Amino acid sequence: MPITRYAIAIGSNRPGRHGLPEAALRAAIAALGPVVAVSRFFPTPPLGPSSRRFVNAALILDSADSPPELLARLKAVERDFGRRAGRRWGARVIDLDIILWSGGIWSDAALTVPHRAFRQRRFVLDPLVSLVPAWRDPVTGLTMRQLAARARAVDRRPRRS
Ligand code: A4P
Ligand code: MG
Repeated sequence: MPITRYAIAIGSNRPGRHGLPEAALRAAIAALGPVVAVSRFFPTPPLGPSSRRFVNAALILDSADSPPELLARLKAVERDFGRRAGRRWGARVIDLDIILWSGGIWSDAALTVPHRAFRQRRFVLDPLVSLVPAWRDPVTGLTMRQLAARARAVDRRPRRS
């Protein structure tokens, strides 16, 4: 496959054998090999049942891997970092998702790119905007900057109970 470009989201909310989430993020990014760009690390409030804060970031990777090949690589890194002392396979320390691909849309039983939920998630969009503000989501036609502005506006809406 020719070289294509990927935007990847990474997050962690538990310490692993590398130490705190920040250290796990740094080590996981290094394990991916040379990357084109990495965002700063964003502390984010947890979405969902977890009560621990997350650290999230985005990165850009150029690769000859097809989307399924890249997913297999990301899963291998997740597995490797998920191991915790005293347990064989502990809770996952690193979550890696493929968000965007320069090839456009990919969809099979195991993988959907663009990532299905990213348009609602500021912890994905804010880091992405800092790297690729003009990259257009092939599904909605909106840029990362536009999607992030939309997600911020939703966050500001008063809540009804
Ligand atoms: N899969 C399909 N599409 C993709 C894709 N584009 N990238 C499949 C990666 N994987 C994709 O994902 C389950 C399966 O989805 C994969 O094996 C693949 O075949 P997973 O990452 O193993 O499982 P998961 O992460 O537990 O599930 P899910 O639904 O991806 O969880 P999320 O949505 O990633 O949520 N709050 C903050 N602040 N920051 C966070 O990073 N993350 C989560 C996890 C919850 N709350 C959070 C954060
Ligand atoms: Mg995931």
